Amino acid sequence: MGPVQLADTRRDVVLRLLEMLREAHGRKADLVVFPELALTTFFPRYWMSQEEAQARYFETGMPGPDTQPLFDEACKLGIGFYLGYAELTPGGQPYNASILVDKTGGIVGKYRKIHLPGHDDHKLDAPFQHLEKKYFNVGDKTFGVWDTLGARIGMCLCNDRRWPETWRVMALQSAEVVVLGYNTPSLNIHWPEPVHLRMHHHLVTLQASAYQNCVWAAAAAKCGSENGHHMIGGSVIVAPTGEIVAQASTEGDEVIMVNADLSLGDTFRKHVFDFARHRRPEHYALIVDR
Ligand code: CDT
Repeated sequence: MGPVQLADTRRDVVLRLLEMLREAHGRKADLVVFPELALTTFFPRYWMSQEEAQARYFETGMPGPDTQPLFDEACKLGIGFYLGYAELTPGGQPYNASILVDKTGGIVGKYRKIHLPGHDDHKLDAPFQHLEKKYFNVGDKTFGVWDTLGARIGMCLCNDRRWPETWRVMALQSAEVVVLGYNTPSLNIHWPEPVHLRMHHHLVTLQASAYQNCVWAAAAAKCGSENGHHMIGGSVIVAPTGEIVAQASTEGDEVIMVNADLSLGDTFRKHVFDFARHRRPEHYALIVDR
């Protein structure tokens, strides 16, 4: 998905999502993966009060008036989708969330981002902020896996993809597909990281994690320049072999598609990564103790 500018309305964005949903349906897709915080600009780059952030960028209902057309169209076409958005619960708790919607337009799964990167203080010398720790609570549930659309599908969001534990928790629930959206700034505000490393770490993480956990992975960027702030593209679909089988070639709205053979992961699940036979959790205690 290309960038969302500050001046863009939710309605503008949903029209773009609808167009991609229809294109995917035309290509016989069962599931579409949209990015993290897909409905708005990546607002954690801006310092503002909680009240202002929540009033401008959070959804108090899902579907809401602006997002209802997406659910209606999914139901009409018979196609599922994953969508990332900023969630404000009825009790006033803010989360960086995603949902999994089935072919009837019903929400079957909800995830709230666990690994929140960045900081919660105002970094006056930085060219932009990364205030996920200020605007969001840490997710209150583990990484879930849902039986829907003919597959076992797990969800996570952006920075979660960099952590091996994210993938393993879903693989231990027999996930076959892991879907995620991301907004990854091209610049690192903490050190002069070469831009190519941003893409390298994104791809190497997805490829290794898909292979080590015997899953298909589909990762959708929101990318390009949002009001002068550039984010990497590189949306990919990765097979359980660790191979990239489809990759976006632009930084605009673009649909990539793969007809995924879910049995491809079985070979790995039965042999090198037969968890029941080969894992040694008695030696992994440090991972959960610290
Ligand atoms: N959205 C998100 O999680 N982005 C992070 C940026 C890390 S730099 C603070 C990512 O891991 O891509």
